[in-house]
Amino acid sequence: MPETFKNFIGGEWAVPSTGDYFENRNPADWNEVIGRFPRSGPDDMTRAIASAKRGFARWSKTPAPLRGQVLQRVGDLLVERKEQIARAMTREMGKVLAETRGDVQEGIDTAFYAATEGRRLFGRVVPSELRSKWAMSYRRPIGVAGLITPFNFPLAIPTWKMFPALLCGNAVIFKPAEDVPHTGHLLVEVLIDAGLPPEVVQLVHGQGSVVGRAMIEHPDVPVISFTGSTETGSVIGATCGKLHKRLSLEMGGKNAMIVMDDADLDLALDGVLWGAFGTTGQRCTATSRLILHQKIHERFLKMVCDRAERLRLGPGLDEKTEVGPLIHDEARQKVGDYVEIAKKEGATVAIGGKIPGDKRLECGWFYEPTVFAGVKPGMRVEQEEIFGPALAVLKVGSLDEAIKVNNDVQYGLSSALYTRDVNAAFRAMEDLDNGITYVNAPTIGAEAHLPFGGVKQTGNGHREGGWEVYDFYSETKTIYVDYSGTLQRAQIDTYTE
Ligand code: UN1
Repeated sequence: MPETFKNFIGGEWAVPSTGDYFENRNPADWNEVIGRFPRSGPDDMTRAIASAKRGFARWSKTPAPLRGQVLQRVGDLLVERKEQIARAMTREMGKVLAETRGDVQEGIDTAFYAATEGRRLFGRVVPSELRSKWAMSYRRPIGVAGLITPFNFPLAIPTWKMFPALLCGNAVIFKPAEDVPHTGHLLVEVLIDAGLPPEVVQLVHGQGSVVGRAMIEHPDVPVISFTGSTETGSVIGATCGKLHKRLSLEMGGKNAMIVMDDADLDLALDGVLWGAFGTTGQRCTATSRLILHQKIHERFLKMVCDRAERLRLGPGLDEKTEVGPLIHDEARQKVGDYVEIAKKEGATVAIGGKIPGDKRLECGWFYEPTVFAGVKPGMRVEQEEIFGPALAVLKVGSLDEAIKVNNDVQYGLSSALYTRDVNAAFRAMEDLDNGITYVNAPTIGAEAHLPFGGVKQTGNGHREGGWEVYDFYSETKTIYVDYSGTLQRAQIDTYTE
């Protein structure tokens, strides 16, 4: 009998008001049930919000350095539980152990960064234009932050949102993707064990269309952060716009790696395999387009296909596995659909393009690493996010053409350039229209202490990670103190001497 899990609402583990549960299964072996998780209803969300408001009243008055100490302990506990969480994560979402360990590490890095921010949270003091007057700004907590997170980084992405939100003094409501509720559960356990006052965090499992919606539409959740598809992000954006909520959106990508004729091809080869097929291509930052200079196109395409064909598919818990399964049936079906679309549009399926025949893999959502050759700008496989192990290869005659191809998509998250020419690298750095550009490294690999986010349809201008995310989770208040003892009128009683 699989274990039955609860929500965390009102400072305790709580059964859902609906009495309803959903099963979570291992994508590498769908016969294995990981647990039963609450399919919560709007009432559960309403209770969570009321509790979070109480949590906020207390936590927002806790000095920031003390809030930082709690996050320090969160980081310490994540270090202790790294292996346990990584294994649970692999089991419920499929990516290989090396990657789920990396995912937990990203959470650890985010916790330790947040801990130190507790002793900064800088405001500013600037000169006033009037005498005997101080002018300054400082940061205040906002309230209850509603966090909706995806399946592909089940620990790291929630921590990107949660830790800065908490450090700034907000309470949080966490709605993890339905595919990864177990990792969400383990993360909340860590927060509670680290001594976070219980009502400061709420965990509500269930469907986005039910509990996610209830949270977004509720007037007492003034801050929403969402990572997921561009379609869902637009719906959330419309609601938040109407209700004047603060919203951070992190959505799709169609990230390109450009390989020039002077590049170190062996280095680029390692980069593209990791960028395109790591996490089975299920990253917003995945390398889904490979733009090759015509002089090396044939040779490099062959190098990629030879190696990609030999990548070892299997369950992520097996240390020899290089590529795990997709998250579910629908995700695998989507890759298959794009293979048909690519053929119809006149591209060639150079390798892959099918479900592996291997008996060992027949109960998992596996799909062969797939390379589309002869792709032309504007084809759907070149424009649309597939979110799977599929790489579209294009040929160009110059760096300018490569940059144009890179930029002619609706998304703008990440890009990569392989070259030995430093001038070309700096020019590309300016002209590639993305939130992140890598030189001689693949499109994935963001570090927790730098801003993360994209331009165009990838986001709405906010950044996660690094120092910038603290602006999102805090309200700036401006203070003027006039100690002159007289009325001094700004812009009018100005001095010339
Ligand atoms: C994502 O793809 O949703 O840079 C996040 C990276 C990771 C984070 C990816 N550190 O690929």
